[in-house]
Amino acid sequence: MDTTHPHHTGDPDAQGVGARVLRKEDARHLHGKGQFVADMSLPELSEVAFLRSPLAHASIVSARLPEAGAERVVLRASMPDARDIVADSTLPTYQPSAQPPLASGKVRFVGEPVAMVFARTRAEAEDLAEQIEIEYDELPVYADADSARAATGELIHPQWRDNTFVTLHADKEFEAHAAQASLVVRREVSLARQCMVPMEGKAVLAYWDHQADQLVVVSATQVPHMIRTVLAECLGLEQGRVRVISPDVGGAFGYKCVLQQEELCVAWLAKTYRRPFRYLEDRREHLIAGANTREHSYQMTAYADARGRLLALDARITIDGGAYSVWPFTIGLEPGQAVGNLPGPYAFRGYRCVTECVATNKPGFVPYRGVARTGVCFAMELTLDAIARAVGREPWEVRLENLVPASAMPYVNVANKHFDSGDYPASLVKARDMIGVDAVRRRQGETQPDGRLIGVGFATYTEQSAHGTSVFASWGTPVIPGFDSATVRITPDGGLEIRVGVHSHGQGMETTFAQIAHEILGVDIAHMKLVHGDTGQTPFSTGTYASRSLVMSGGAVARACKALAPRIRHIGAHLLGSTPETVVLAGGRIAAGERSVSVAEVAQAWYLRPDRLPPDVDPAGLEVTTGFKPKVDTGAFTYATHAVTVAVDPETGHVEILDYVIVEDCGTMINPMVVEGQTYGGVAQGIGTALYEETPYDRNGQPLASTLADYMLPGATEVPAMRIHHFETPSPHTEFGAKGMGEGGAIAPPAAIFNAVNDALRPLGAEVSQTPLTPRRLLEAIEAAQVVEKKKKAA
Ligand code: MCN
Ligand code: SMO
Repeated sequence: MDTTHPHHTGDPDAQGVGARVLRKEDARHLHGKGQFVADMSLPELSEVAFLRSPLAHASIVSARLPEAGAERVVLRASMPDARDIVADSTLPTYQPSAQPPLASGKVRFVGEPVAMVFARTRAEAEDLAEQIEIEYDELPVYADADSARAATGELIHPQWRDNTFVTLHADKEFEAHAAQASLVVRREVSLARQCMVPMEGKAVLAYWDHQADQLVVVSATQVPHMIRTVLAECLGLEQGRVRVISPDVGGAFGYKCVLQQEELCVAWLAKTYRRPFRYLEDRREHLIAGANTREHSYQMTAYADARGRLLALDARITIDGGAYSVWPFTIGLEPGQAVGNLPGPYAFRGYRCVTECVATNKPGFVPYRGVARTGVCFAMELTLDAIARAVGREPWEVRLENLVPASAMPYVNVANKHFDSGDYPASLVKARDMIGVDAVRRRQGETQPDGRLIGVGFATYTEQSAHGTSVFASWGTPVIPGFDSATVRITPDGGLEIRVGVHSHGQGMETTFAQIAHEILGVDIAHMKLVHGDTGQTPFSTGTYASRSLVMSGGAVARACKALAPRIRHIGAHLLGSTPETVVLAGGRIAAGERSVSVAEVAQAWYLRPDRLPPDVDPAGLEVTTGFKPKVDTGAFTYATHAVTVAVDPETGHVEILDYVIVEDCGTMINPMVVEGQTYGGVAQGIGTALYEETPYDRNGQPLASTLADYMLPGATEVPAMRIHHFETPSPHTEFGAKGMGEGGAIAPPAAIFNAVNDALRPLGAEVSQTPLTPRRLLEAIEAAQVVEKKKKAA
């Protein structure tokens, strides 16, 4: 790690910005004392089960309820006071879907909830659900984008023009730049549909608080304030009648940043019956009804010069959006991110892109760590390697030729992304040196004793983080993030409560936000408490997504502490018989020369001994709420290069990762250890996307991986030890110059790993381009290359 940052002094007691403090939240988790929805218990709690559709597309002809227990079965028709989930968008061509809380009239994917049942236990609820008889009339199934586009029968949403959610077009000086090219390279690449598989699935418990006369919804969500707003709307309640609490959450990764229909259903039960209900998604439900991400395909045509300098890019992207658009981000987020991020960190000037997002009979797309950027990075980086092979240069050299140079920062790219700061080429050069390209090339010259082939691959990307109002407004979403707020409050004993509207579900904010406050106020982080995830106790925020919490809410914490500091100094100075201008606040004490008082003494004066306060004390006291939003809201751009070496067995199709290095720059790090943990976790998920994870569907829209024996996840033996190196180029727009980075780890691995495998396969003339890279796909690619080779020889 670069140790030039003033905070990286190696002081073991440091707690402020840049310190590798152990996470405060880990004690309860390591002792099994976390409080997840499943840990909770309330008197009279009923457990909820859903009857889910066995068919991908069908009309519901009739429903027969069991005689015993019919009063514990709910159908869409029994809940007329609940509104459908509709996420409209102002994007041109966009067609909104209406997602009913329970299927109404027809079903649109296997796993769609059709009826809701409650009982004393989940098992009883499931038994009752099994006795419901639904008669279906099958409709033509659109199991993939091609069949959906070619629809001749009933559309998925019959009132639509066709089965397409939205089509986005971009054209920036494409023809003029493409005309200069001496080389045209074409590639088709695609990513499989997959699940997110957080350790904890969806989980929601709702009850009526009679004292507060409020519906309380305890849900595993990333976005409690937004869920409160939309639940109130969908249930016809005043916002003040709804409180949403997000307790400990066992991973979310985007799956929990949207309104879940099960949340709406369970909240409706509590509102209607005025007693507690709970639903816990099981693994099978997750794998069947939650296969909702990554499925993109790309037709790339790159126009380059003889050195491999990219001049123009023409792309056609198809996204299989599934049956419904999510609230609030809408399905428009996925094509919007794709078309905007495909050019990556590169400096070319001609761009044309058509992105079509098609509805199919599958679960609706939900943002997943990296959102569309994992797909666009995969497409762009594989294309760059193809250019390098075509011009006979090292892939890293061709990348270096194309990256936006540090001297050009700040830089507005061909897709109107405002890169704020950084040295992209330096990250590539450092990664090249760390992975040792020359040594790999030497090794490739020798035959490996086990017959395996060695390859090295790179991927460089930018991670737009904390993008704000103007960006979301351009995507036309129904909710647009603005300011985030924080409340900081000194407690009577000199501790600090920090209240934020975002939610931490593994990101370590209970620690990092305390570090921010410590940096400004000097209070020991052991005496700080982050209050989050409760609309009844925290200021509004749209929530945690888009790697925005640190920049936005963390920025608000910094601003609030900066506003609090002079008030502490003012009271402290008075206690010391000094003037506010001459005292110093540091290390939790206010000092005038040799003499000092503690923040605790100041707090005691304010709360308990007002007779000691200065006459002109600020009546707002030791509590501040304020908001923050970066001056420029187009995002803080973190970037990184991942480099990987692999060994490929051409006999079995097995890929082993031998070495993995990451050179990343997320501006000033609040806690480098947390940044590393976030990165490693993201890379593990990216390895899953690259090599293992896939929910295949048959022609009838039936998901073919419904257990963890069919849906492969990387485990400890598949995730290699990684080496990481940090640069810290501050963002000019944020507090401390910090940039968000929570998603980045998951963006580059498929691209870097496939480039490494393709490098290894070069002697065989084979190339792979479809995730996940199962042994079957790899062996098929080798066979296809052999057939081509034979034909060439025969001719
Ligand atoms: N951080 C830091 N210094 C920086 C940048 C970040 O110390 N320069 C720290 C932050 O203080 C915070 C963490 O790293 O503790 C992540 O911060 P940030 O990048 O702001 O991301 P968010 O907190 O907004 O988290 C959301 C992001 C997203 S969008 C997904 S998806 C994702 C991710 O975080 N889901 C996760 N990481 C996850 N990690 C876990 N364990 N579980 C998830 O569900
Ligand atoms: S997918 Mo992350 O919640 O933006």
